[in-house]
Amino acid sequence: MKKILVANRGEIALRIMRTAQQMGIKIVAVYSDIDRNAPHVRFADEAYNIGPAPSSESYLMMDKIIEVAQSTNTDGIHPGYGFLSENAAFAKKVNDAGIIFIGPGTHAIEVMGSKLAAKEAVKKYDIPMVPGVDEAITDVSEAKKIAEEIGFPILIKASAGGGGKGMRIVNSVNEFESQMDRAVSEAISSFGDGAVFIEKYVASPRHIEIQVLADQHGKVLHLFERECSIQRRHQKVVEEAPSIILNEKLRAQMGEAAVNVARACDYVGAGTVEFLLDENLNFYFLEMNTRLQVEHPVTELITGIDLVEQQIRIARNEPLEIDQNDLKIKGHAIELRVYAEDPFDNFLPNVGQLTEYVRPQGEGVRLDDGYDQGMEIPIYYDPMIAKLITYGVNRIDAIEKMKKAIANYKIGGVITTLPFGSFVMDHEKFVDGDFDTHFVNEYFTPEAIQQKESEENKLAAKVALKYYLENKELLKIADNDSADWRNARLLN
Ligand code: MV4
Repeated sequence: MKKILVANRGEIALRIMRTAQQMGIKIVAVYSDIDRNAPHVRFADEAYNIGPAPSSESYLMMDKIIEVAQSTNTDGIHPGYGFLSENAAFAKKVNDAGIIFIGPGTHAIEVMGSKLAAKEAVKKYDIPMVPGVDEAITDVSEAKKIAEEIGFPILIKASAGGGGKGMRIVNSVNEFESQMDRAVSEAISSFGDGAVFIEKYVASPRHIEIQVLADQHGKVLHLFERECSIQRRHQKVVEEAPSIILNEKLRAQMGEAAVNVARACDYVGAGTVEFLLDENLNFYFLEMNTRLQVEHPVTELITGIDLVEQQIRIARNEPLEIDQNDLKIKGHAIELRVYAEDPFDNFLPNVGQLTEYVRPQGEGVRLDDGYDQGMEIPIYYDPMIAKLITYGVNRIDAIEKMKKAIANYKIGGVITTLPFGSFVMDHEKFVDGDFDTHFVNEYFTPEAIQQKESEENKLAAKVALKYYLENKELLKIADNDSADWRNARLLN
């Protein structure tokens, strides 16, 4: 593979391009009108406009992207995450055009794109699953009977679902039918597929996912877990590796289950198997994501493995050189997603121009971003500005480094979720590792940040007063503007 096209934008496009360049591979970028000066365009060896700003007219234009790849003699297409990354039709079109899709085969994407097909595929591997049915509900009274056997509360889920869409909790049998109707209509309007099924509702789960790598020669590895429970409305905000809750035995069991899920769909490339973990440390297979995930850097930091490099090597048909026993967890990594959203106003997108943009630096700080100072954050795409990742010898060290990095990250012109990140890093329950997927709902209010900031302000005032009292003799307030402390000068 001598040349690859990156069918994406922003931080992930840059992230992929950096590794490709290190491997001596030439890079083709594609971009929408609004991204013509974006960093991923400037980084690439060649760049081609593929249409107007809306992604449906640019980054989702399969044929246009493939045309660019063909006319530039590109060998492979990396889809990144989002956009076309889990689109089986795109993967097939790419392969049919004689180009390598840097990702799994169409079969794996299709199977894992349907939760019912996924359940069916993993059946023979004895993967733990939440008690429930593994077929679409067709008969409501039959489904009610099963729900009563499982025991309420139960969850109705859309087979084609994702991001919590088409999901409905049912607390008792008398609300079953109305909730099912809502789930079906939401599934039809969101996915064009009304198939739903039921599961026992796991009330307070952690969300743990396992990174896997599979080559084209039958080797499948797992690269341990990521803890992704800190999320709001199915949007992850903080991820870390390893998880504070897993022990060696459970880690090995979940790793093995993840490898089996990958085998069940003949997986190739980098993938992620999602599990729910209940209070009693029982784990259940949820679904498999057939792409490189946003939060992949925490795994890279604790394993020392470049996942994009492995994706490319696997796509080139190279055998994985690593063995499971060579893989060891070293240190602890935490990722904070920094969004142009207002945490004081219900996380409303707050896009605009980055008038100030100063990156935090230091040992153990990695910043995966896709903007520079002066750039506009467009309204057309995901409002994530960057991923701030810290790596330490242990969890406390990683948390402390994250707090410092947040403080040294200066973003002006847009409101960001950085203060929300500080809130999480300072929260006793987060620090103790005592949390589940309800953490944000349970503990976060805008007042919680404001209160913390006002406490910090009081502390700052006290420090200033102490300094003033200690240096009274040395401080002389300038005559022309006696109220302006900035004009205070140290004499002698
Ligand atoms: C569940 C669950 C509880 N019990 N399934 C949410 C998105 C979808 N991918 C799966 N999800 C869930 N499935 C059962 N049987 C709770 C969730 C869930 C969740 C899962 C992972 C991360 C965050 C979540 C937030 C709310 C609900």
